[in-house]
Amino acid sequence: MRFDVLTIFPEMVLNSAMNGVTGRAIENGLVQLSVWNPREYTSDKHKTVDDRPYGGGPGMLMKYQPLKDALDSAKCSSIAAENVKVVYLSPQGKPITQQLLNENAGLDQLILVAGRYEGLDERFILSECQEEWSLGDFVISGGELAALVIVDAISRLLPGVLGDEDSAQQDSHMNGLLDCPHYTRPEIVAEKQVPAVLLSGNHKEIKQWRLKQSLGYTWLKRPDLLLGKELTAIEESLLEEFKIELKYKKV
Ligand code: 9WO
Repeated sequence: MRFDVLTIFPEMVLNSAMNGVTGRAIENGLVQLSVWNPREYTSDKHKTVDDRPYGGGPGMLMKYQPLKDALDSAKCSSIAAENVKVVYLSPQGKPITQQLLNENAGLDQLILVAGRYEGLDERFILSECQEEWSLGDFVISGGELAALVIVDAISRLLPGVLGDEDSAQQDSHMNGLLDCPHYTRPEIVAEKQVPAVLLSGNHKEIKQWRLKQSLGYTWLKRPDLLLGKELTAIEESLLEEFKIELKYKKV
């Protein structure tokens, strides 16, 4: 899969993406990442990418033309790509969920528009962007960090990017539940023992314990996630066990 990011801070995107899982995916050719700087598509002496808002008010907006020309270059650079989507990243967008990311992991090319200043000329959003996505109800200084989040989250869904060991299927949220707790050596830390079942070597029991903890932690920390989810009879009874064990722990 190929990602293209429109940004006036291309190094910010490239430098971050070159690390860790995404960096390896790019090195291995499983993911392609290109950046397109609107500033390189200006023709005035000052390379102007921003201008004042009509109607007045504080701040500046990104001009249509440098964005449009950068976008056209991104599109032209991959003539073979059929399944292409252009997404603007802003707090006005659709909230990003694991499901939204899963649904878009099959694209040939995802073009992410990272705005700066107070936003873009609305006509670029309307005529060039198919969708608008948001990380959540807060404002950051530009879309680059959001673009990096999306490149990372989608890359780890692509075949071959994660090893079998840390398959995305094991990730928190992949099954609509939170991750279970994890422990590593030593066996006692701050007077707390590792749960005995994890030392038992009984893989069936460990699996069931982890599911119970996932259900319990989701119920404790994010009860909203359970409202939209059908639990199986086994899951229901594991969650009841968790609640009983929690009460027992409290007294
Ligand atoms: C800045 C600003 C300053 C004064 C008054 C109102 C204002 N609004 C903004 C603003 O929303 N700036 C945005 C900065 C313009 C588009 C790019 N920027 C951005 C993207 N901020 N936050 C995001 C973002 C993207 C995805 N998910 C969460 C936040």
